[in-house]
Amino acid sequence: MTVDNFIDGEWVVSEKEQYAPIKNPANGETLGEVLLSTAEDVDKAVVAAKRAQKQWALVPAPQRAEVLYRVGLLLKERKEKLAQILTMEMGKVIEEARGEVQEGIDMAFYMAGEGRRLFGNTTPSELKDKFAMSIRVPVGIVGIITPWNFPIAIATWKSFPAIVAGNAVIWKPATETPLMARELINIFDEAGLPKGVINLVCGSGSKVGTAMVEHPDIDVISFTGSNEVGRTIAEKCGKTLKRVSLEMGGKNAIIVMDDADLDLAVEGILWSSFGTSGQRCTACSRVIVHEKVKEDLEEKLLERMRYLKIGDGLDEGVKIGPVINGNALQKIHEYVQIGRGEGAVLLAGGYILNDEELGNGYYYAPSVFTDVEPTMRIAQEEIFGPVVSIIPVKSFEEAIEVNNSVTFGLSSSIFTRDINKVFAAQRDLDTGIVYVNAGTTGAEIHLPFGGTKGTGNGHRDSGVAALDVFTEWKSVYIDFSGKLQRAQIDNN
Ligand code: UN1
Repeated sequence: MTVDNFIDGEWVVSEKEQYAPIKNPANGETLGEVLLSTAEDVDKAVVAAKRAQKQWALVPAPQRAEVLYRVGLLLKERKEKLAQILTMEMGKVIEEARGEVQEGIDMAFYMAGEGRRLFGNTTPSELKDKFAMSIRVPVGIVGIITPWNFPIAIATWKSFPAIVAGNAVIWKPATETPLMARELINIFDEAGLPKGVINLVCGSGSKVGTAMVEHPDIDVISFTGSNEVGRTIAEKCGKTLKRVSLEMGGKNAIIVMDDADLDLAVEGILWSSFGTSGQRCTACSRVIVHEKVKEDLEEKLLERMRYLKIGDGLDEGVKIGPVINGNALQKIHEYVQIGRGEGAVLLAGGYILNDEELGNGYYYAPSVFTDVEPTMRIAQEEIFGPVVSIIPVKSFEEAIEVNNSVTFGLSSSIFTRDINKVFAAQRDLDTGIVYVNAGTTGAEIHLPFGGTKGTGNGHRDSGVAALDVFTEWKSVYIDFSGKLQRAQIDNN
């Protein structure tokens, strides 16, 4: 299977024609190859997008939305096939892959509905016989740069609102997961999206991503990925005043109070820390536990971890799949060494799994550190793997303080039965997403997704907030008095 560029409604190969292999992280097998596009390809995509956008913006929004509705139906029809490809390409277990495709389906129907809303405001004018309103208009050409960990969901969070709002899109997926991009592009095409409204360029962030970010005719960049890359993008966009929306990960914590249902909390920790092998921006990598229940919690957690089946995510019943590649595996392992060096106590895991049964896949044992100090690197830096640090605290106030002591601010959670703590926590936890009696993962597509501090730059993906990234506000004043009325002057 080969993934080429999709420009102006056609699959086209680049003039340079360099390809990279696409690997299955569960066994190292090659699934296909992906074209490494060039800056010239980005130029071509922009030319097509500009031409298409002019027409697309004139199509009534409810009609634009109908395309998304058909995209939703096609995603639904192909859900199982897409989930299988997703698991093979990215490694997440099949039940999570189905869940991710479902996020895309939900997003399609949600944003299709937005085609009949795209609400603006009417506002009373200061003057007689004058009408005032503010309306959303498309920004123009949108560049979206998406990560490998949610190759379809995140692409839908960004492309669907951009498209329904009347923009054209240039999309660069992660080089690890171009097969999902190919599927989604074909679905757009089959659903009747006019040519040029979405264009695909593949390849490295440093080459293709940079060409997009620096392109004078791309009006907005929406990026999800690492903090380091996000900051570089923000700097470049700052120079040309390009709008940029960034979502750059987290160091999310679950707080377990002494009055919590511990069995429930353990389920939350398992799912949020080890689901997707810890490779979610929303993954839990810190458990902040009241010292009174620390030992009980640890005991229950270790007991439950014994039943986590690790292996190829295509096998039903497997709960933990591989991590994305060898580099990720090494980085996770290095963090475990760092944790040990910092004096944290390893309760479980801490090693690369490479027994015969797992073949050449990239598997890391689910790992738990305890007696972790909030200032240790393993408690501060994003590891993006199945490693969780238990941090004991003496009070609710200390728990909140520790939660808020990191540079990220995506998601947080608290397990407690105390209604007063529930309300205080949702107010005081400084993240963009807060859960009560649930883990840190599982955000729903019709609510804003994003975070505070180093997680982003104030924008949000999904939910109605996503429209703020892809639209401009236009204020319109219509004077029907028949005379020149002047505002900001005393007319009386
Ligand atoms: C991500 O890891 O970047 O909330 C996205 C969740 C999923 C999306 C995660 N719905 O865990």
